[in-house]
Amino acid sequence: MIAALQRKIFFPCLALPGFLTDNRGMKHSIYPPLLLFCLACCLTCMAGYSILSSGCFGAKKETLPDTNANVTQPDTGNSDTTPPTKPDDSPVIELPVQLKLSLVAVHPHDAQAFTQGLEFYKGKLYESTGHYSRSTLRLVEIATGKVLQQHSLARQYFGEGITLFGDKIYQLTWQEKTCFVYDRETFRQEKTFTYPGEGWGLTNDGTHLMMSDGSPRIRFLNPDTFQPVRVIDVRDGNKRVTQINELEYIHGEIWANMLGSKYIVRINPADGRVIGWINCTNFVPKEISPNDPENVLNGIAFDAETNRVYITGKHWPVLYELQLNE
Ligand SMILES: [Ca+2]
Repeated sequence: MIAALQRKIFFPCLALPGFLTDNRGMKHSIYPPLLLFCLACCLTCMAGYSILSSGCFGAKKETLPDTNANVTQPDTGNSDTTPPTKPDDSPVIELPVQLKLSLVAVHPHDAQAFTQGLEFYKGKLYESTGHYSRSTLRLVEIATGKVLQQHSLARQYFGEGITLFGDKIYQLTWQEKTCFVYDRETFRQEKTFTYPGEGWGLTNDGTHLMMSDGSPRIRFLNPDTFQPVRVIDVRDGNKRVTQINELEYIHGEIWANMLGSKYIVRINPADGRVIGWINCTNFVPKEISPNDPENVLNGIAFDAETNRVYITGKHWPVLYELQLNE
């Protein structure tokens, strides 16, 4: 029986050592078909593994954790989430953290002046005042508060920050998108620039103008074109500092008022990082209610020759002169 099967079946399993004889007496090697069979098995196994591991047929696909999912975003206080910009070639400035301000004198200040900009030049104070129909650019004698020279803006303009650059004075307007440029000596208007958004504070570092707009942003501007060259976002840690108002450039730092705050914030101009805060709570004059929402601290001027800082506020009757000792 077995011999009959061997003869009839083309490849009997027990015919070794490697050759089978068919029913016509011809010998055949068993190795080529065995190799083909093994190769077919390997290919089948590899294909099956590949299909299963790819997630088909309901197999669970391995997923990587979303590293952003559990990050709590900081409270920015502002819907604008534009990240701060820091060009690679921005200057790196080492800034002193500690400083001391001591009161030198209290000078009279025009209580009718809604102070929006303040800057010092050669013993005199330049001031910008706001409100429609009564905005001005003025030159003030510090010791007396007397207005020595004045230019009134047209009633549709609300004066804001000022800065002296070269022999020019730049003056922002609040929502009129206009910057006036005057001759420093005569206050004669020479030209205007337009810009997007609001104008709040203005200062300069001798190269660029720096402009705030009430947001955490400070724009660095080409004084010849008024076009932005870079922008910083003011941040204290992860929190953006908004309502940045009147500005002053002091020893490589930007000092800024914040609308409604009794603190001056010191800012690194390279990256917008907050260096420190100056508590001016004790400088609110007795004529002004500490909780007055409008007549607030606003106005910083700096005399680099004497290292003195002048501060005042909107409708404040006094101007404080402070000695800065680093
Ligand atoms: Ca200023």
